[in-house]
Amino acid sequence: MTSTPLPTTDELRARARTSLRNIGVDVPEGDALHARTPLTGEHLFGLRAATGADTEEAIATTRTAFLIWRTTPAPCRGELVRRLGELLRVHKGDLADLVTIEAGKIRSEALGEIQEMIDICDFAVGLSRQLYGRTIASERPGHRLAETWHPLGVVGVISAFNFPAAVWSWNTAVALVCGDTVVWKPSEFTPLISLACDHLLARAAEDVGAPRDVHRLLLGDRAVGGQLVDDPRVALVSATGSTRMGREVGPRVAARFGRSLLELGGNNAAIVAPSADLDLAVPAIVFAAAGTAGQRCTTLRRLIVHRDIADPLIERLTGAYTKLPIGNPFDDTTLVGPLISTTALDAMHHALTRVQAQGGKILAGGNRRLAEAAPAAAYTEPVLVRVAEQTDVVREETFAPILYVLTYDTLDEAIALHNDVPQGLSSSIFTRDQQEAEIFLSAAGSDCGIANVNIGTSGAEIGGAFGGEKDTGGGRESGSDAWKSYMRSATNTVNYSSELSLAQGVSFL
Ligand code: UN1
Repeated sequence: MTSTPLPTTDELRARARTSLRNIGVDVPEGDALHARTPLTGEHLFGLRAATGADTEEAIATTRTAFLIWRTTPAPCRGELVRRLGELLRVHKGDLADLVTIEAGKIRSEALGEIQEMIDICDFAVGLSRQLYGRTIASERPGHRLAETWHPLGVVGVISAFNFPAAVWSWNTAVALVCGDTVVWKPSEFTPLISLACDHLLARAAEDVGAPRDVHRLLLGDRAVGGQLVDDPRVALVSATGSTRMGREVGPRVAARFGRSLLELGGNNAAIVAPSADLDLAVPAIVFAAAGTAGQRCTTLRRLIVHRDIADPLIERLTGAYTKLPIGNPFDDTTLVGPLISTTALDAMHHALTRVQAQGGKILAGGNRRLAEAAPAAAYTEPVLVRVAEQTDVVREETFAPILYVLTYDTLDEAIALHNDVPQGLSSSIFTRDQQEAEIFLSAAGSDCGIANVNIGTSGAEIGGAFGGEKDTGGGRESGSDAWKSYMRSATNTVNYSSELSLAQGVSFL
């Protein structure tokens, strides 16, 4: 199905201008960078890009601001994030519009992304009155042993197009309450939503009297990111994107003994056991695989189905895939918007050609849509592909709505298949058998950073830590104790006796 006609580029440009105006953003027009929309694939505005000197200045000023911010009491730092959360609530609709215009998300997912930002702000405000260290039992009389958490420094945030605002907020809301300052290099695909986020944070800072330079936005290309990666004043580089990008960033930051927090590719799978409730599993699978047009890190890319239920499940999925409304993401009935670019569509077609050469059979979908109405855009039917084994293309992450379907006979075999990919972000099992569910969640089960039961791989709540293992990079962002990555700990030994006693029973003098 195809939804209502696409808006024109002129209409989208006008809508973007209205949203930006409502939020209060002055667009820094120029010709170095292009804001564009995947809805038509066309150019919206020319923008000014950050130079090397701008980047240098941003690092220097956020470093200076850090020296003030680190001694501001954490609950006062929380006030800044509380105000940001209020402003996000006020401008939720306009921000969601920008996410749709620049990232192509359907309305409900764009609103969901802004909600995710509001949620992390609430979380971070609570955190600002916690940031707990521990007291540890000392082996020496009259001594206190304790752990204290201190701010780390400037955090460089490098983010991707697919969660252009939420991933920034996970990092920034937490970093700010931790006493850090932030320099942000967003995706080149999403400058407008980035300008809006930066503007609202600047307004929040002004409203609560926080230093303006706790945050700087740098619109630019990979050279800007490279400068953040190599500068020793950037204490932590938090980078979200491809494994290829992470392979470059991680070693470069490590070479200067900086810290990195990497959230890279996923190749997420769900096991569907014979006892699974298919009425629950089918919509969960379709959302996880086709939602956001397959462009989440957490998108479901492999389905590992017990042989006994493969036929009925495939039949139901095929039925659901052929009915997916594809097209204008501003239309409330649309479920699948465009891919970010025709390059992404080419990569999808390349993967499909390869998998078919390796024996894969397309079960549903895969055709391009709206090519006549919008030749520069990349609308596609999500695709379901039956594969007999995990060939190299199945083991790679293609950032597009391709779901590979495999079958299994025993749970051990399913878990082995599940873990036999380089990536380790998100995973799930659909089963009503508690033993199977617990095995999947155990140390011998899923090797991912996220493991779910009877819910898909995508759409995590902010309260948990987010991230994964292996080629996913090992970082943890968002909730739980991910804040510890944004701080440094100090172990304190305090002798409140009048005696010198040495640990481990050492005697000296
Ligand atoms: C991402 O795709 O980089 O769990 C982030 C999810 C979202 C975040 C995804 N809450 O799908």
